[in-house]
Amino acid sequence: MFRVRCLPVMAIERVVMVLCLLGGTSGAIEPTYPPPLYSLVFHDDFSGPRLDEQRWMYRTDVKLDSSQRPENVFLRDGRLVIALRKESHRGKSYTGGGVISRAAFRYGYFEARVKMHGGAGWHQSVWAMYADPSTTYPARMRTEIDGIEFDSDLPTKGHMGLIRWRGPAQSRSSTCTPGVYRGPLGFDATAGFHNYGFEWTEREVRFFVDGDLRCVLPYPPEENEHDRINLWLTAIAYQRLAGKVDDSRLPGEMLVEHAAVYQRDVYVDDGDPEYSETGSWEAIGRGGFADAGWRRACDGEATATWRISVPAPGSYEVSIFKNYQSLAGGAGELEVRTAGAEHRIPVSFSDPPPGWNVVGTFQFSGGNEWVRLRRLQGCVGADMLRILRVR
Ligand SMILES: [Ca+2]
Repeated sequence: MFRVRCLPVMAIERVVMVLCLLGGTSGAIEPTYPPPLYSLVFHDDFSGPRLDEQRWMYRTDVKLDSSQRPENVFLRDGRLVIALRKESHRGKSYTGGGVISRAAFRYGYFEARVKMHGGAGWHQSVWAMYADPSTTYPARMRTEIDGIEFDSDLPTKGHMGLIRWRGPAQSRSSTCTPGVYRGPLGFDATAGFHNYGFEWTEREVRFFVDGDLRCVLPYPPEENEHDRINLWLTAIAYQRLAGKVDDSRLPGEMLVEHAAVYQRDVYVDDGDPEYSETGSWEAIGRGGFADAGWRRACDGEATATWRISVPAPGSYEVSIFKNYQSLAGGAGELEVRTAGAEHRIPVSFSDPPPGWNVVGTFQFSGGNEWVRLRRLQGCVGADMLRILRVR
């Protein structure tokens, strides 16, 4: 049975937004695990002889009180082991480590089953952000979702939250546990394995512990660029938050039994690898979906193509995002090419209702499929394409 916890939710530096979002709903929440219509797109149960380096990168930065080493990461008995050691390395007295998925995802349900190390001093996390294994402050950082941040001096507490970055120096945070850094988990996270997961959709992030929905944080696309994010499973020494390192408990281990990502819908933005153009286009810096900019073509023959790879065959609703500026006289044609059919739909950019414009519902197979915009007259725009699973 699916239980709903009632925790306060707020966005720091803004206003208290939501209280007990799902409280009092008599448990009328659809079970996840995975949520309906989601498909498994990334998975590792760590049963191989060694870490699959086609699937994972190692975290290799030096941060706070530890240096992160690939040597600390290995598989044993069907588990990922992240070893925590007292050793001098790159100017630190401790070493930690972690893995980062090579694949990146925009929206989906992310999850890992983890047993935390219990000696004080270690910050252990299941989280997601753009991947640069050598730093957690890459210049292009945008979306950070912290599914669980666990500080080992308080083994029955954890933190869930969201950080909207605009580069390393500028951020806004939302948290499920305002006022304190950590909230009650309801168990000792160092005594056994638990599932830590979060579902990221176009407008919010929903945090789960062992299938219980614990918290919902709004994250509307108007607020920031919604980046593609990689899954991180990591442990570092952090004595300011996690207490002085308990050397008597070292070497220690953070253990992971499985990690998975499920997806339901497909979003392809201009600038993503699945997007391509012919003809003459210019970048428009602001006003696109999630404020990430869009593209405009006003002359000659011009096409924009979004290649589609749906997570599972099914029926999907296709929408294009039209921007807030009208493109006077602009008109084009959308070609929706699925494995089974080709559809051509006229599209006007003269007086667009701003936001999502539904093109239609089509059957996608997961094969070589695409949506292509062809300019016919005036100026046309290309931004995010959305493919929502309907059934
Ligand atoms: Ca865009």
